[in-house]
Amino acid sequence: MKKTTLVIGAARSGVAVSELLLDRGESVVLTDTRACQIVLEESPQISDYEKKPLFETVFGIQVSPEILTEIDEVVISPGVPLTIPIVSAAYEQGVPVIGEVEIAYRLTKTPFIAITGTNGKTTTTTLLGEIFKASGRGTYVVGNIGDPITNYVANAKEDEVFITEISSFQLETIDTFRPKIAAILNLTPDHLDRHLTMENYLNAKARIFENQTPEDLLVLNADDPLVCNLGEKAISRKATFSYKQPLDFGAWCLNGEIFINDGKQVIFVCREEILGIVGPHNTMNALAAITTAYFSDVSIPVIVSVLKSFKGVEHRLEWVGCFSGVTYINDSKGTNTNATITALNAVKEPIILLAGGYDKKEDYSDLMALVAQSVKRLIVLGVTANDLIRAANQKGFTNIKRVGNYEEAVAFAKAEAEPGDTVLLSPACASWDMYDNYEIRGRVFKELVTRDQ
Ligand code: UMA
Repeated sequence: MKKTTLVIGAARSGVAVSELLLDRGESVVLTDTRACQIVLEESPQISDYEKKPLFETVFGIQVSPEILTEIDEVVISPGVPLTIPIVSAAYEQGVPVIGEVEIAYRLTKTPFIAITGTNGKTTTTTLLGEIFKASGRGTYVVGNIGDPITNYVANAKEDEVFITEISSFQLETIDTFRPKIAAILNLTPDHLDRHLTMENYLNAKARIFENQTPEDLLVLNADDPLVCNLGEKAISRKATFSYKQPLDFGAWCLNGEIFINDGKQVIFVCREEILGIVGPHNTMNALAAITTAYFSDVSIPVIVSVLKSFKGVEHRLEWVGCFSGVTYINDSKGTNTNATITALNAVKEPIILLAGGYDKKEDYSDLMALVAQSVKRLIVLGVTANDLIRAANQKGFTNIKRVGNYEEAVAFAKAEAEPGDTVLLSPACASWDMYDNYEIRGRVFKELVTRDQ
């Protein structure tokens, strides 16, 4: 009998998985708590699947655990918590629960390079993807970056590569996933509303190397003690990268010069100043990409040519424009306090900061200590607005304006800003209280900034 899979969540991941399984002639039940009309508006292709005999949908409700009698496997979308009743019932009844990354891994022979960490994943994944493309290798830049891997599994070839951004949510539901190279960029508290403790978050991140063997490579940030501690559990071969010290196996930057040691010789890569992405955090992202690419046999001239031309990604410290002497920066991808701290350290003062959003139960005190030093005016909005105000007041910072939406936030910032100021959107929070994702939030910000300029 054909396998039947229950796919939970009918957004990007769930729709891509359903299509892949249906194309393979398997049976799929796709479910989402959102109303049918909303799901279909977003993904009209689901109507075509509905013509297939092996496809059923349950929309608008939490699917009842009774359905599990006809289900062989559950595939859950990354944004859906593992605590919902249907998933608890599946675990109790021994029905396997996996995620989109695991399905993709099982159904392809194309190797995976997987990038995780709290911040810098998208920049590093994109940069690495560009380096691989420049090397002439067939490359798919996929995963948490916004494009499900399962969209490409049917056509990807064995000599191509999946350069994959992987989140802690996705790692919670792997089983056999074994990337040839995994990289952990940095680790600071994030998504604690879902993982509840830092230990759980770190355990999820550690799953990136749980199936690796000494034939696989694990690339670690030598300057981050949490990353180093976590890496000690791995049996993989290890390479490191650092902004502080020369290394035995890996890439580093010292006094503005980047080198790599391949265990036999130290090779000069380039000067830091030629990098198209700026700031120490971006040099670290570049070092992770250099280490991963070099140990995948990409030549130094190819790596350097991309390091020069790559200017960063949308929503990550993205320069929107300079209007009436005021610079506007979109860092909507700054969805945790550490990302916003990095952004504040990277942009020119005086700064007007727009922050707030979905509550991930983060502690804002370190962020507000920096805000008190480097921010001229703080504009807050979203669910966390009160928490941000409280944390700022505790650090003695009171120059705060609370607004109801982005229209008001940008209008207020424009009215307040003087020539020489930087208006920075770096919310320190996810977007999910107001928008489906940070991309929409970033585009709303850019549209409001550039309107009437
Ligand atoms: N839903 C249910 N039942 C529930 C809860 C939710 O049916 O109990 C439904 C929702 O109504 C919705 C769907 O599940 O339709 C949501 O699924 P999803 O949030 O996983 O959305 P996708 O579009 O599939 O996006 C996911 C990742 N989303 C999350 O991890 C929250 C995307 O990462 C990823 O790009 C995409 O898969 C493709 O791989 C985004 C993200 O914000 C960028 N990631 C977090 C981050 O980077 O901080 C981890």
